[in-house]
Amino acid sequence: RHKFWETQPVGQFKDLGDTSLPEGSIEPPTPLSEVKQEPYNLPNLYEWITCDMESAEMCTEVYNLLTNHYVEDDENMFRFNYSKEFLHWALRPPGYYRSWHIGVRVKNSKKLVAFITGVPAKIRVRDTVVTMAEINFLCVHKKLRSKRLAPVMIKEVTRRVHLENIWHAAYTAGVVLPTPISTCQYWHRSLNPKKLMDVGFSRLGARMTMSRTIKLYKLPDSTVTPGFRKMEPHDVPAVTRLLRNYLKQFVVAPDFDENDVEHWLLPKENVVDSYLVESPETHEITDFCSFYTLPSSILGNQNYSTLKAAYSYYNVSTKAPLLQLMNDALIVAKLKDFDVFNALDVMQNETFLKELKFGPGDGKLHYYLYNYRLKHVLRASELGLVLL
Ligand code: MYA
Ligand code: JJ1
Repeated sequence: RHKFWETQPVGQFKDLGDTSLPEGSIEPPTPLSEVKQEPYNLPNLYEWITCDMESAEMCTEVYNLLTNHYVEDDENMFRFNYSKEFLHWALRPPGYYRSWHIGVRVKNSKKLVAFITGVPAKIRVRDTVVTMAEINFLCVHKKLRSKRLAPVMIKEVTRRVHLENIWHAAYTAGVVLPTPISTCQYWHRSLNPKKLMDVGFSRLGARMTMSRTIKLYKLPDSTVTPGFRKMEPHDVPAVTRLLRNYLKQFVVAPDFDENDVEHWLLPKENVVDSYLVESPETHEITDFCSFYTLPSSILGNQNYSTLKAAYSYYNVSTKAPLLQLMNDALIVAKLKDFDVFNALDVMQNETFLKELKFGPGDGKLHYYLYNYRLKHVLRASELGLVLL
């Protein structure tokens, strides 16, 4: 069934439910001298490149490949359209390795036809903090699909991760592979219902008219939580403490330090937005919410070419109710002209999704670990990790 994945150190379907197998690494690290020193072989017409994401030209090539060939919904109506600024941010966190930004070119034309990336991250699984690679942006040009290029790309990124003495990875996918540690549901909150209907993202509900729908999704013009404001650089230590303390409760979560919080959560225009609540009395930072900007191209619509989507990222409430905090996030997203606010049912998100008028989408997201076994599939609410 899975000719490639059956050969890899990942949880296998045949072992699901076998609780005699221990939790933790599936295979031990090998001495670095035993890691293959040369790249894997590609079909003869192609060559490996390391993509210098500092270079504007390279960033543009990657952007163009993903814009035309990356993830689509099941009816091919929308395609993720990560911006260049977003890619620059997503691929250069603290301690990133240039060698983990891997492209495949046609030797003759030099055209970029495939891509895969890793970035380093410390991820806690139960009580153990594991240094991992987060693998993302695996993409093969539409004309080169089903030629078994993806397994070669995955083996090559694995080799380059091993060369840094890192032996584990985390990744998400819309497809089922051996074997998910958890499966999450996408939820969507309409901000611009008229446009969402016009482009086929949503449909008029039963016994609903357009004007009733618009009224249903109306939001106030300003946020309601006293002390709610944009995160600033001087907030990094307080936000790190708040977030670290919050993420303790989940089975799988990132182990963020101040450098990580500075990189991943300080607001970056059109990339990531973060807000917090500073107590008007004590000036303590008590609550936090964030979302990232990931538009989708609208395929074949006469009137619109992009869907502006915000994706819920990390949220923490200790004082303001999470429901109110997320309603404020919806208000700022609406003011920033997003069409839709998306969220997974991870962490405590189920406590606000229905009440804030999110509806379940037709997409699921499966979470995976490479070379790390868990005894049981996790509930989405046990996940404290959001990948981009
Ligand atoms: S998820 C986003 C993936 N990208 C897209 O969906 C974009 C549009 N699609 C494409 O570009 C292609 O369809 C891709 C497959 C490139 C996805 N993850 O070359 P093939 C297996 C893992 O003939 P193609 C993201 O970026 C498939 O089951 N494996 O197929 C995270 C089959 O294996 P098996 C996948 O369609 C990526 C084999 O590939 C995926 O031309 C995490 C077929 O290869 C997928 N999304 O190309 C990667 N899709 O026969 C793993 C298909 O066994 C990282 N396949 O079933 C693992 C950790 C590595 C680091 C370890 C460090 C220690
Ligand atoms: O966006 C998604 N689905 C939308 C559009 C569906 C279009 C037809 N297929 C959707 N819309 C309904 C919204 C509605 C709003 C009012 C309330 C009720 C709901 O369901 C889906 C997620 O649901 N997105 C995708 O399918 C994109 C791919 C998801 C897998 C991602 C893989 C990630 C890669 C890892 O890095």
